[in-house]
Amino acid sequence: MSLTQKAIDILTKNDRGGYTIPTSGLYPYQWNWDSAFVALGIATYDFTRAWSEITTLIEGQWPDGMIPSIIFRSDDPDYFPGPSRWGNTLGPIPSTGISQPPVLATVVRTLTDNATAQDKARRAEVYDALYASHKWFHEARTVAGIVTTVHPWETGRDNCPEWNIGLDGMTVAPDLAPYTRMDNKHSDPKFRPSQEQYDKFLTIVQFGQSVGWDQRRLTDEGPFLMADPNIHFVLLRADKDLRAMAVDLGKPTDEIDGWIDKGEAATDYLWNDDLGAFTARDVRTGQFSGGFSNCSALCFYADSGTPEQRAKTLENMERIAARVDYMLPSWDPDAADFEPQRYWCGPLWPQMNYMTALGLSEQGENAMAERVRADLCRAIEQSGFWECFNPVTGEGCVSSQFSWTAAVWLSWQH
Ligand code: 9WN
Repeated sequence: MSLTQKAIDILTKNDRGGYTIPTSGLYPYQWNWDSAFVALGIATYDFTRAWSEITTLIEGQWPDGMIPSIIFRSDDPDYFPGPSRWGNTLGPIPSTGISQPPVLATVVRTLTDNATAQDKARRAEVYDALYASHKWFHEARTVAGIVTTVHPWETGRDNCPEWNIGLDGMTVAPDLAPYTRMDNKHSDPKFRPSQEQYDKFLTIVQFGQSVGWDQRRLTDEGPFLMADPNIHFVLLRADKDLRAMAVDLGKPTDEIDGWIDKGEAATDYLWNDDLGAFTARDVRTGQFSGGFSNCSALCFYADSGTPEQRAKTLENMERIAARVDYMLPSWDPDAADFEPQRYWCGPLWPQMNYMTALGLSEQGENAMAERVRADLCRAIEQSGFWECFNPVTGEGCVSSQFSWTAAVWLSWQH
């Protein structure tokens, strides 16, 4: 069977009726940015079904505009933390109380730019929801002009060592309610976040509950507050795509223009001059993380940063490309805490390679774009559709039969 057919079979098997789960067992619900990437893959063979991936995600949007990271349409005892642990969240469907990198507007623009006139018209149906979700990031999560994050899960890069400086600055709640992890029952614990990290992740959840999921309070008073190049660059790119759709639909663009100006100015805040790279930063202390990650090069995707910053970013990528066989590792192979098999501490991630390669090729950096694209394809050909891959050996890590891996593969075959 061809890999393309296998990819379609995975997406069909993970379909739960209008939305797709990332993989069965470990992730039994609808995840925010997973669904956006999945829509790109499904659109290669069924536009109508791809569109429902987007509308079902928007069904979970909160009245304040936030699109949550996970929508719980059931209560699966096999997953933790499920709806009861998140408590009384404020959306129309039980959900988490945090968001995820806002790739959705970019995906909607990509899908509809290439669609028939009838399908293109569908962007009008979702425009207001997309707008509200961006406004939420700019209002509820912004501190002094910088978009922030309150939880490593919100960044989509759970245990990346970038978060250690923020996590080291917080303590586990003394009254943290006891719990049993389920993730380690579905995958090898050596690939997953540590117990201490999980305790802190749940401490933040407990704080969110204690303030009734008031998002402004969670940002201002919560135990963790960092700026993430992933959320920053994804949002900046998505603001630009939202603006293009606003123009197309005859909507006002003034407020979006303000967001874009603010975003361009904030890019510099994430520039770690010692490393010559965009890295995460603790917003309360100003401290930078110390390594090049797989979102450091998203400056190309957002078409942001100075020529000097971009040149140094590419130099770092050349350095890393000489250290691993499969670009782009999620953490710097020259950093002490690089672990090629542990989740966001080293493995390459398909959706990150997709965005990085797209940005590089849009900005004319074709050789590096091709390396990032071809390395993921080689890893898939060698090992299958895994959640992430060891960048040294190309072996699959954590979960197989993974939806966004299948989706990225399909989107690249067209
Ligand atoms: C927590 C679903 C999600 C991805 C994230 C990835 C992982 C969850 C977890 O899986 O996060 O949201 O339990 O580890 O880090 O990017 O969206 O695929």
